[in-house]
Amino acid sequence: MPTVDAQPGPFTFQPAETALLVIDMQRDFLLPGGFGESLGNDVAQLRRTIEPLAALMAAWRAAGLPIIHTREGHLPDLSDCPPAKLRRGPMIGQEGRFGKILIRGEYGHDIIDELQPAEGETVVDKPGKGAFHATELAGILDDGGIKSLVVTGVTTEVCVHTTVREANDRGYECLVLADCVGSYFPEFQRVGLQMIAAQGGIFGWVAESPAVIAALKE
Ligand code: C5J
Repeated sequence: MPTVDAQPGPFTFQPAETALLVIDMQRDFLLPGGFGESLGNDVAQLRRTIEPLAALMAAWRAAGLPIIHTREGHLPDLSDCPPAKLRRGPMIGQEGRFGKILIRGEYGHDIIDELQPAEGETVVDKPGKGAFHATELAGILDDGGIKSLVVTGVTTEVCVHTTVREANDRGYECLVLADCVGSYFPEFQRVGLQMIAAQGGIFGWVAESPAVIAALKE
């Protein structure tokens, strides 16, 4: 079985039972001039993930393995957005540079051009931070016989972390790729990754994408 050099120790996976999860690589979060940047964030901290993630996705597709993309966002009438989320994110649904912010169907809500899903790949739309909450993800993974997840995307401490914690509680083995996840805050990136692999891998494993690409060729 392919094995990846990881923290806190080697991560071994059965390719037929492993999916690549690409979380929220959306224009609203990543594009210069978009929602994320309008909040004062440095989008370069997220954009450094694009190149390694594109290479990983190409290798994953070449191996014939499943990729599942997620997008955070809401229905145009915001009926799926809890009032508490809206109170702390009043820009959701407002007109932004790339359309209504985090609203399904808007240009900014969609995945960046560089990482667009290929024909037949699954896209899960999620109203929350975690990819399991109020989505069909659990059923998709069950149907596909998936037991392990290679987790990538943004942001490390918010949607990636929430999803990994949800997945861990559901019994999935999660490998998070440090070069393919990003936070606007370097400190959160560092600590967020440490928290995953701490205490013998309390939430999962952490590695770099070239190690996974090499393992796919084993
Ligand atoms: C955030 C996300 N940070 N995808 N969303 O609000 O992490």
